[in-house]
Amino acid sequence: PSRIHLVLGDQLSHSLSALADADPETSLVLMAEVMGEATYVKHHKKKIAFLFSAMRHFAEELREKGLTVHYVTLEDPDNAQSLKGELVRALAETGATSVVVTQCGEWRLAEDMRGWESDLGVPVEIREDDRFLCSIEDFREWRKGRKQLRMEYFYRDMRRRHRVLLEGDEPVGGKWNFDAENRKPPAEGLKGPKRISHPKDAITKSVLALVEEHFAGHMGSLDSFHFAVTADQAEMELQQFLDEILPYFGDYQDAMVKGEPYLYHSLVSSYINAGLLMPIDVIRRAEAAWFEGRAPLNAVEGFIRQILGWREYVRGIYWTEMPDYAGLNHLSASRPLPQMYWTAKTDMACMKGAVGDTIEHAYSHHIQRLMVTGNFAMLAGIDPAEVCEWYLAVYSDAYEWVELPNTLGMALYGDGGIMASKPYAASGKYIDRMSNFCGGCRYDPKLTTGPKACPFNALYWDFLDRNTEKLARNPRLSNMYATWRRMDPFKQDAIRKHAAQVLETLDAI
Ligand code: FAD
Ligand code: DLZ
Ligand code: SF4
Repeated sequence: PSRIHLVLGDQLSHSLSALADADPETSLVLMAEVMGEATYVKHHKKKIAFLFSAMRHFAEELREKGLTVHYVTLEDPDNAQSLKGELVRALAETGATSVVVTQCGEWRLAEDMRGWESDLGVPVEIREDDRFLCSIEDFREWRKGRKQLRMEYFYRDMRRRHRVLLEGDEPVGGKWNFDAENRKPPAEGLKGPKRISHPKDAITKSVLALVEEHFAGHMGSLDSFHFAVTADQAEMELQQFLDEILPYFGDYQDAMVKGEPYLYHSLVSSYINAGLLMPIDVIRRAEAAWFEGRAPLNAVEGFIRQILGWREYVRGIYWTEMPDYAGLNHLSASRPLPQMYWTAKTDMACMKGAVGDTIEHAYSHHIQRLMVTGNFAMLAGIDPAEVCEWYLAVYSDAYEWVELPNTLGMALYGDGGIMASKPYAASGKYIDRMSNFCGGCRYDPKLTTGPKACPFNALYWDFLDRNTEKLARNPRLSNMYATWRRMDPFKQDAIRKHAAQVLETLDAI
C-alpha cells in the first residue's frame, strides 16, 4: 500500500472523509487501540469497552468491503501505545508514503497532529470532518462581529440552511422553539420504556475481558453491558426511540426520576459521537415523524434543536475558543472535587442517583448532568478543571469538543457567559419540583439551615453572595439578588454559616 488512512476511535463512519478514496489496491486502513488515548483521562470502563468493541466491529465491516485493515489491539506486544507511534510503525512496516486522516475532536490530539508531518517525514493530509452540519470556518464566520452569542439564532440559521422543519422560509407551527411546552415535572410513577440490550458476541466478550484486566482502577462496572457496537445495532435503538419514545421526549425532557436513568431520552449521543449514526439522518427521520403525524411538534422540534442546534453550537464554540477556553475560571473556583463524584457515597439522594447512574451506565441524562452534579459543583465552587476532567472521563459520549463547553460554560459558568446568559444555579426547590428524589432524602428541600437542610439551599444563596461582584449586574439574576438583599441580616448570617459548614464537610454530607 502507498497510503495509510488512519481511523480514530470516534470516527467509525463508512462515509468518513478520510475513507472517501480508500482503495483496496493502494490503501491501508490503520486503527489502533492505544493506552495514550485510553488513559489521558481515566475513562469509564464501559466507555472504553464500547469504543474498542465498536472499533473492532467497524474494522471487520471495512474488511468485508474489500479494504485492507491493519488493526492493532491493546495487547499487541509491539503496540507503541500512541497513535503517532503506531503510524511510525505502520509506515516503516509497509513503506507507505503518505497519511490521510479526518480532523479529530480534541485540541490535545489536534496539536499533536500538527507535528506529524515533520515527525513522520511523509505528507499528512488532515481532512474536514463533514459529518458535522456546520464547519468550523462557517461557525467562525457566523460568530464574527456578534457581541453576544446565542444558540437560538445559530439554530434558526441552521434550520434555514439545512431546510429542517420549514414551510417556505417559516418554521412549521409558526414558532422556532417550543421549549415552553417541554418542562413538565414527572407524573407520579413515571417510568421510561424498556430499552434494547444487545447480545454480546465474541468480539464484545473479549473486549470486556481486556478492559477488566487493564483498566481495573477506572470508574464503573462492566456488568450488564448493553451498548450497540455496530451501526446496525445503533439503528435498532434509534428506531425504537423514533417509534415509541420520541412522542414523549418533549414533555419529560427536564424530568428526573429515581431509578430511571433514561426516561424518554434517546441515548444516541454515544453513537452519533462515535460515528455509528449520522446526525443528519437522525434529524431527517425525526422530522419525518412529525410530517407523518407520528410525533408532536414540541417533541420533534425539541429533539432536533439538541442535535442541529446545541451539538453543532458547542463544537463551534470549542474550536473557535480553544486553547484558552480550557483554562478559564471566571468565578475563581478552587475546591477539590468531592469524593462522592467517584463513589456516589452521600446522603443527598439526587447526587447519589445521578452519580450512581453514571457509575452503572456511563450515562446520566442532561438535566442530571446540568442541574444536579453540575449545579452542585458550581454552587460549591469546585475547581472547573477537576469538574471537566470528571465529565470527560465518566460518560460514554464524552469527547472534549462537546464536554468542555457544556461543563465549563453551561454547567459551571466558568467562561463568564460565552455559552450561557446566566449561571444555571438552582436551589433544592428546583430539584424537588422536577424530580422525585427529595421524598426519599435525608435532607429537606424546604429547609435552608439546620441539620436537615438541603445542602443546595444554603449553597445557592452563598454562591450568589460570594459572587456578587461578578454576577449581581446580570439582569437575569436581579430578582434573586433583590430577594437576598431583602433578607433579614440574621438569616443571611445563618445561611452563610451553614454554607461554610457544608463546604467544610463536603466529603461527609
Ligand atoms: P437526548 O436528551 O435524547 O438528546 C438528543 C441528542 O441531542 C443527544 O444525543 C446529543 O447528541 C444532542 N445534545 C443534547 N444536548 C446537547 C448538548 N448540550 N450539547 C451537545 N449535544 C447535545 N453530550 C455529549 O454528547 N458528550 C458530552 O461529553 C457531554 N457532556 C455534558 C456535560 C454537561 C455538564 C452537560 C450539562 C451536558 C453534557 N452533554 C454532553 C450534553 C447532553 O447532556 C448529552 O448529549 C445527553 O445527555 C446525551 O443523552 P441522550 O443521547 O439521551 O440525549
Ligand atoms: C476515547 C478513545 C479511547 C478510549 N481509545 C481510543 C483508542 O484506543 N484509539 C483511538 O484511535 N481512539 C480512541 N479513543 C478516541 C480518541 O480519544 C478520540 O478520537 C480523540 O479524543 C479525538 O476526538
Ligand atoms: Fe437533593 Fe436536596 Fe432534594 Fe436531597 S433534599 S434530593 S439533597 S435536592
